[in-house]
Amino acid sequence: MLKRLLITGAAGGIGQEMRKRLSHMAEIIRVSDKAALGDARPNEEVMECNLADKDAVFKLVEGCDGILHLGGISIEDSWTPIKDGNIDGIVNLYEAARLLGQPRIIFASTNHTVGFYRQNERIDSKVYPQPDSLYGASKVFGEAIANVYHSKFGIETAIVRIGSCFPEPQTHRQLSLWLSYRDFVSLVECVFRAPRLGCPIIYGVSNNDSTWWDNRHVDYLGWAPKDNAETFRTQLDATLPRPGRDAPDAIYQGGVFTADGIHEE
Ligand code: NAI
Ligand code: 15L
Repeated sequence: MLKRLLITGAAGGIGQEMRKRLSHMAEIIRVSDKAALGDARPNEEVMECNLADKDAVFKLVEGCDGILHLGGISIEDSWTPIKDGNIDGIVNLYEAARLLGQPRIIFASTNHTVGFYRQNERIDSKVYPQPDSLYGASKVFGEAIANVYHSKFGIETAIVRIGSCFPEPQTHRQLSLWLSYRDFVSLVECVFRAPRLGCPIIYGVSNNDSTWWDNRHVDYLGWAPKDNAETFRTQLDATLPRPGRDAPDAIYQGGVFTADGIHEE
């Protein structure tokens, strides 16, 4: 069991769920976000923090032996918020980790680091990134920082390229990408319990029939996702038209992100 697990981005969609579901993982759960988090629950500490504020991030990381790093900009945006949350934020986090006990980290990366791969390609962790947005490119930077701090200082990170982590798949594309909250929790458990982690890239996806991703290189973690987005296909077919064959949502792994422009400041 960890002594103190830090969850950044705990006010967000995934963060709120992990806050509810991970209390067994550590003696103390430290939840953080720049947005309001409400009162501390049993075995919790609440610390509001903007990831762009280096001093605040150092206070945040102090005393933590595990970090689930969900905080940051989670969709395409203009450069300044992406730079604050996903560029400065990740450097601040790893600098704090380097100097304050070298906690094991789970970094919430995204499928948008490889968004321009086609849906008819099966890819693994070795492929060259093909980001589809400033957002996706900022997460490629985060993956690179995790690697630098592993190679130079031995800090272990699970780089999780999350597909679509919501209560249910919301589009036909997400039938391939969906990650259930339950499967994300079991991944967090495997990562923090593994005797040796290293710095692997893991595709964060449930046991979906129509997956595009190969996770065989991380079999050593013993992660066995149980949910399958296929159980939602009939319901989705009944409520949502399928995207046309020429639609980005049917061609590229990153879907509509590939067709979005630059969000000017
Ligand atoms: P979200 O947008 O709901 O939550 C992100 C949280 O980060 C927000 O509460 C926000 O206030 C906080 N945040 C943003 N900038 C910050 C800053 N500068 N300082 C401190 N906190 C800041 O996103 P969601 O869906 O919960 O995703 C969590 C993480 O997982 C994100 O890093 C996202 O990129 C990644 N991810 C999520 C996917 C999904 O399907 N939900 C898919 C792929 C990646
Ligand atoms: C992401 O990276 C986003 O954080 C999430 O909101 C979804 O858009 C997801 O990717 C997706 O591609 O479905």
